[in-house]
Amino acid sequence: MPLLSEDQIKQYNQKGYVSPIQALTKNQAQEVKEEIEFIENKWPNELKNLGRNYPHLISPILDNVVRNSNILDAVESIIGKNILACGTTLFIKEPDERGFVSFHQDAKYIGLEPHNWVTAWVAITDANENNGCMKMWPGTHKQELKYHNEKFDYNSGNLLTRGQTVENVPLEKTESVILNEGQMSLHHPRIVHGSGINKSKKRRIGFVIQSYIGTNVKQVLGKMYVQLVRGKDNFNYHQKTNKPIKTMEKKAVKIRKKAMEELSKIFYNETTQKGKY
Ligand SMILES: O=C(O)CCC(=O)C(=O)O
Repeated sequence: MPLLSEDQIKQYNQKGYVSPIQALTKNQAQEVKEEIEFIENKWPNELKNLGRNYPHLISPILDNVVRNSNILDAVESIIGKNILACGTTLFIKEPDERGFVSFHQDAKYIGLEPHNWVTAWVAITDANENNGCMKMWPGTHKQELKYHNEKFDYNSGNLLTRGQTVENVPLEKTESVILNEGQMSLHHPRIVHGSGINKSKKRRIGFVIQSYIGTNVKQVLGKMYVQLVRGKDNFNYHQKTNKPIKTMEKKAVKIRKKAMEELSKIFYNETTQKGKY
């Protein structure tokens, strides 16, 4: 039984995002945070830079989040019952790093076609205006893809691969996605969104499943490693990986490395410049 109510589906269709949705319990969110910190402490470079991608391939705890039935019920309401997870990213903002995300549309560079996909942003810590929660520009998912100014401005703290920016977003029209730990938002591939810096004294952690795709969705720019998380895949467009057995198991680490290399080719398709993510 799909979990989103009629009102929530209406909100998604009208605005291009829906939130808040209860995804994890506080304890589960805490467990994820501890797992991230465990990996960071034991393998300090593992989750840095390009390593912020595909962490669920090396952690059974993060893999479980990707397969969480609350999340999948909500996702099913939007993209249907045959669902692949094709990637995850840790969007962590440290209090002292001035990290931000310029306004952008996910569909611009990721190569997933058609747009039968949705991104789940799961709050592992609270996310609010003070610590740099996402801001959505409602209704822009109904428009075409916009021009993005590629700034490659990593020194400014931009957490995006190319510093890609939709300029002149009317901030007064944007809406803040305020989430408690364990809650999530779902957003459309074409909605314009971004986020500001973390002004608090604690880290802000988003575990982002980007994205859940229908099995009918192709990757037109490269290759992605996916997991069938619900239903059947009659299309078989993508390479599948197994569930990790334990954190940082050797074979899984190797597969993740390959997956990250392929993802990097997609992110930097048709550009000679390369950033750190
Ligand atoms: O975590 C953020 O602040 C932005 C993440 C984002 O742009 C996304 O999930 O598409």
